Amino acid sequence: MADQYRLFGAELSPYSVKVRSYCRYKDIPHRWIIRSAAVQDEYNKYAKIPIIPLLVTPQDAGMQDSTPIIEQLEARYPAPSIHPADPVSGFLSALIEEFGDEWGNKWMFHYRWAREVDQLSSAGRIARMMMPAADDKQHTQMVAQVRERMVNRVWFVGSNAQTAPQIEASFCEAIEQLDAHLSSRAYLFGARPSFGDLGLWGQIYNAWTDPTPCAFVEGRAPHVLAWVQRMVWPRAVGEFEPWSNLEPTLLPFLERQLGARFMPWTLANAEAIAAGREEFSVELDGHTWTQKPQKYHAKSLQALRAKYAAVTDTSGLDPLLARIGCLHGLQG
Ligand SMILES: N[C@@H](CCC(=O)N[C@@H](CS)C(=O)NCC(=O)O)C(=O)O
Repeated sequence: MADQYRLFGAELSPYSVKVRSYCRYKDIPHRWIIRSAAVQDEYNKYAKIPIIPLLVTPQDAGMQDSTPIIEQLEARYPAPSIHPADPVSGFLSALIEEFGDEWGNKWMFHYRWAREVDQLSSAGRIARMMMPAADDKQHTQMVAQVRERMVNRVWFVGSNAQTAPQIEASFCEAIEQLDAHLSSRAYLFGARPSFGDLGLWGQIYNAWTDPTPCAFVEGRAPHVLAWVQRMVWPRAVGEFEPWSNLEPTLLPFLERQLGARFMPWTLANAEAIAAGREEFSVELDGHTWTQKPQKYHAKSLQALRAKYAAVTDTSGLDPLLARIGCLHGLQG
């Protein structure tokens, strides 16, 4: 039996750095292994599907998918908990985790591949990671290959000429809302990192490594910038705050990003999958959004509904979820 976990991932993979920050916060002994051709055989032994992160346990079992990875580790390493004990904050943290993975990923992926400056920055770093010893000619070829492949995949997260301004408006508004919230606390739910921080941060951290969203964060959101850097190696500096403290500045973010955009989007996506449609359109915040359905997201909506159904005391939670426009979707 090995004495530590092995985490196969990449700095440019939001889901990988999310799990790495979790392991760092919890002091879980692990080795970060950059996925490259040099470790491909070892990766193949454990990966069931070709995605990162891949976590290999000391008992030699492979685990994939960042949300269940963290949930299983949390059961094994319960302290310090990433779940606020208060039922309102506890569920909102899980909801924000899901929002980060699903909607935050649109921000990240769109900005990464929309403009030439970001395409070149990202493709350059990915090519260098894949072939660290490549000479200039090989590197240039690899950059062109990565760039072409990824630019042609942005439609997958719903980024297109119609939705691009909506994705960017959502990102800019969210960053300003988060900046106000983080101006008087270290993390989303107070003085310790939560599940919600991890999911949201993985995407915003990655966006921050690309020139265009980096300029927005660095120019407009000093408190988000500090949080982005803090979350690379998170440490508790106190306790979770009561919901009443968090509400004034977290509510606008929940209403505008989760209620006005993410929830109607995820419901329309799930409905389109159930109906076997090739494409769907939905009104989000007064704008028409059209894309091909994303299959994985229907599963994560089911998982989110199961988490909501498991909350025993919903007396404080339900009025709030109704207010932010998320209750009907969670009740299914
Ligand atoms: N739901 C998965 C998503 C993982 C994922 O999409 N990983 C991306 C990188 S961020 C990936 O490996 N994509 C396949 C590829 O790049 O070949 C999770 O939370 O771990």
